Amino acid sequence: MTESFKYGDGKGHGGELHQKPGSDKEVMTTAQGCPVSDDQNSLKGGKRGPTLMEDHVLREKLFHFDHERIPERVVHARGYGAHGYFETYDPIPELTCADMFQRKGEKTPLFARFSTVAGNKGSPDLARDVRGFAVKFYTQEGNWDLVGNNIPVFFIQDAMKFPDLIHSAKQEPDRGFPQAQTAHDNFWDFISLSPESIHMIMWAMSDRAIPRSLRFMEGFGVHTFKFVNASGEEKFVKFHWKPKQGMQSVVWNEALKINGADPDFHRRDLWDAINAGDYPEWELGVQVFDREFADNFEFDVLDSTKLIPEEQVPVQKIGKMVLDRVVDNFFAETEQVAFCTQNIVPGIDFTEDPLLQGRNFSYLDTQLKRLGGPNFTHIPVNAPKCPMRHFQQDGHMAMHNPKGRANYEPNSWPRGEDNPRACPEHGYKSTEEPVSGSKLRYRSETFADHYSQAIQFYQSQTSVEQQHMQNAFVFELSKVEHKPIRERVVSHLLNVDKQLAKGVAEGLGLPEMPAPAEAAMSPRTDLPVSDALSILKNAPDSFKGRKLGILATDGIEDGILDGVLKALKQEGAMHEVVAPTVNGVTTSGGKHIEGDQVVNGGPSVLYDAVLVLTTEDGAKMLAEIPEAKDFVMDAFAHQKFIGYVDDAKPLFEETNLLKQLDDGFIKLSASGADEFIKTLRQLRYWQRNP
Ligand code: HDE
Repeated sequence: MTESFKYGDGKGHGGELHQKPGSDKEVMTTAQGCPVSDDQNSLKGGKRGPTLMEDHVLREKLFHFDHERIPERVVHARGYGAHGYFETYDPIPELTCADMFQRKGEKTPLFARFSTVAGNKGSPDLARDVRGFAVKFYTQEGNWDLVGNNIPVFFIQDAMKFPDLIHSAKQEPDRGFPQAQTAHDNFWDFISLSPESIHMIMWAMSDRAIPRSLRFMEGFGVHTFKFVNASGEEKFVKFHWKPKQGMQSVVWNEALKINGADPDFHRRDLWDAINAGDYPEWELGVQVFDREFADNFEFDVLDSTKLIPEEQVPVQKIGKMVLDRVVDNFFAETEQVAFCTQNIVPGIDFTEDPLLQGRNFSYLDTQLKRLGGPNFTHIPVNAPKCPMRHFQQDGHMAMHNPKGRANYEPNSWPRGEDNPRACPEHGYKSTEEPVSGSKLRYRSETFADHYSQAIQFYQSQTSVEQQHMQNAFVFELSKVEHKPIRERVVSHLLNVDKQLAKGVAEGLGLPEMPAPAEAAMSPRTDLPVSDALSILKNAPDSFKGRKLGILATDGIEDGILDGVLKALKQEGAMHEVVAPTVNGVTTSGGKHIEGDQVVNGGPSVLYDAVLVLTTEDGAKMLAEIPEAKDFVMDAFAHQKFIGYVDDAKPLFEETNLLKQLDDGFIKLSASGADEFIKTLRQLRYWQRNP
């Protein structure tokens, strides 16, 4: 069933129903369709009870409520999804026969879900964590699920270690905390004993793990896959999603505060952007390479803790994803969507990456638990949009059993839609791959280098980003109670960068430096810097899709406000007015401006830049409000641009900022709005060191 029926529309089971007088479309019914006369009072014997068992309306209401929850995902429980489409650029038949890449401009519908990994379903959005980046393409030849992350490598090399990794990252089992964070002993104990995690941990401690918006992050398929063309020629491929909005992250102190001010920050941002018509877009890029490259590459392409630098194999853009529709219902779509890495289509194939092979089992298996039966493909968000013909039948909640008499193969009944057969010419074929060898549990020597790409990643960051990483290590390890674990992590960092290890050791107050961790292979320090690995080196030169927080009071100048709002609109940026009351403010010209937030509900961490638009009296009044002071002091500490008018000075004086006005403060005049917005394109004033 790909199209759901609406309750009460009379189309549920067999066409139009005769409508009884009075049973118009507003009348509430039970799930069985019986009109309800009172849904607020249970049926009682006497005015004060007892409540009667006979009350079928009460029993049904409670029964259904009691069963509303399904198990949350064991990882990636907290997520947010949206619908959209993929638009193919130029056809690439020479690379793959995958149907969706064959026709220029063709649009393939899709559903995307972004998530954090460790936190439970109700955890805050801005946890320091990897973000899931899962896309289900409803292609003409079946669903293709590209279930990736916003980081191109992974913590472990073999699926066998996944339950250990996740157990260590989630709440500790005895105490049931901490929630949605890895800053605790178990996680760092596991990491410090698993050197293969060190490359990924550098990414997890970088700003990649605290994105400003789901719209501002990259996505990666992580594993090496295969492309296969119609002649059966195969190439290796790695998938990349590049946000057209550009990349951007928050700073850690900001993340902590956003989680308090708006735990739904990321989902609200995506919802708002799509509803405002500012549809986020990502280009799908592929790194395609052949076996010869794979054989000569410094690392094993089957090892998911390694990436291939874009400078070595360029990313070729083959189309774009546009998210243009929010869900109608969070549970029906975002919660019930079931991504399975095994969902691939002709033209795409797996490699022997041992992580990927394990995932192919795990995702299918987990849906059975989560969604309660094998018929989760009947749920509209999971159902393919192309025809399905098979002999699978029955099971819990079967919505559309195959028609006809034939339900087995071989059979001699007439062929047709109800009696399909496998097709050797056009059906999915796995690529031929010679397989031989002894049965053994083994980690290949080609997977043994754990530090070289961690070094390369660190060296490819700007100094600001390196400092953020150092701070992140200090923060996380300062929450670790057991000192030998802290030391073990530093011993690994010594193999990555001595300065970094020293900074972390100092930040932790380690009495002495441990010896470097033993490495299975000596790390390479000669891998070239890869600029593509840095966020700041690839920052967008635009304020589009970003939000300005305007701290305003009564009596502000119309000219300045109008100029800023006009320039913001031109840039494709948004704003919110933060006012002493949520009713808003009145300008000097008598215009009423609605407030979006009251001062203690709209801290500056919610915005990409701020503007203090006030009068002298207004500024004096703000100077008495602690949250208004936090507003400017946080904006300053988080290296944000601060626009202001001269009259704002009493507030700056009170917060000690008047002495510290730097080039990140921009004084506004009625004609200066365009220049102001141009400056905001830099997103942060990194030169200001807190
Ligand atoms: Fe997952 N992962 N994973 N994972 N993963 C799940 O599937 C698993 C891995 C990723 O929005 C689960 O439906 C194993 C890598 C995303 O619904 C589960 C291994 C990458 C999502 C599972 C990995 C991911 C999941 C939990 C190691 C990036 C959320 C619920 C072998 C390439 C999808 C579910 C959504 C979800 C297993 C490693 C990404 C248990 C066994 C590597 C984005 O099946």
